[in-house]
Amino acid sequence: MKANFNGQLYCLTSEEHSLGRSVVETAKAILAGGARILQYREKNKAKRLKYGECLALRRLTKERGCLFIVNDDVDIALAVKADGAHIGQDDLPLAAARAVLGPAAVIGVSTHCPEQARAAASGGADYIGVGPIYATRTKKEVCPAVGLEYLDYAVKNVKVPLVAIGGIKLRNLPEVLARGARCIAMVTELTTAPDIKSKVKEALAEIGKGEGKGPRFRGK
Ligand code: TZP
Ligand code: MG
Repeated sequence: MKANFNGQLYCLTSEEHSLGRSVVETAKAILAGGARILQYREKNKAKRLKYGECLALRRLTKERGCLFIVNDDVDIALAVKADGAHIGQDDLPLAAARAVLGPAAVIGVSTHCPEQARAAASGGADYIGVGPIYATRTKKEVCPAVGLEYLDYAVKNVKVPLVAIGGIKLRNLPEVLARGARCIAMVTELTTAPDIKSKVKEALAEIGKGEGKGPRFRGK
């Protein structure tokens, strides 16, 4: 799948915040809404279960032409032929993830400050997560919100695609877009929506309006 981070909504799963819906059900609704990027992020599940769910999501995303990224588990990403993996500062180092997944894989790295952004970009990350922009309770072990200042820094200085993340909702989306972010990640704004498909459509429409602002990125 070709990676495109311009004017995109980056959707993440979180079954524990999905109003009792399964991760597959949530993913189907996200895809029905027209999302082009989906990350499987299920923190408290056994590896065997994660593998099975990722296999199902790989099939669904492939049918829909949606990029599929696996959080944390580089081995699962490889095993299910995901498009790539997303790693944090305490996960497998970028070079090791690259060695496992190969040059064609899309590898993203979570960053919370300029030093981490520089290291990820120079280390060959295909995109970086920038955040948490706003306070969030979805990511338990995350550092406090870094605010819009770090996003400003990244928009201005980082040459790889940026994914703004953390506490982003439809109501504050215009503010993030106005700062030049072109790819926006949302977890609970989508997963807790009674109508996920409509929420995805609304978010995509809002992000589409922001096209033309901020740096454009070339995908893999
Ligand atoms: N990384 C930084 S914040 C975050 C992740 C995975 C969670 C964002 O969740 P939400 O519900 O969109 O605030
Ligand atoms: Mg991680």
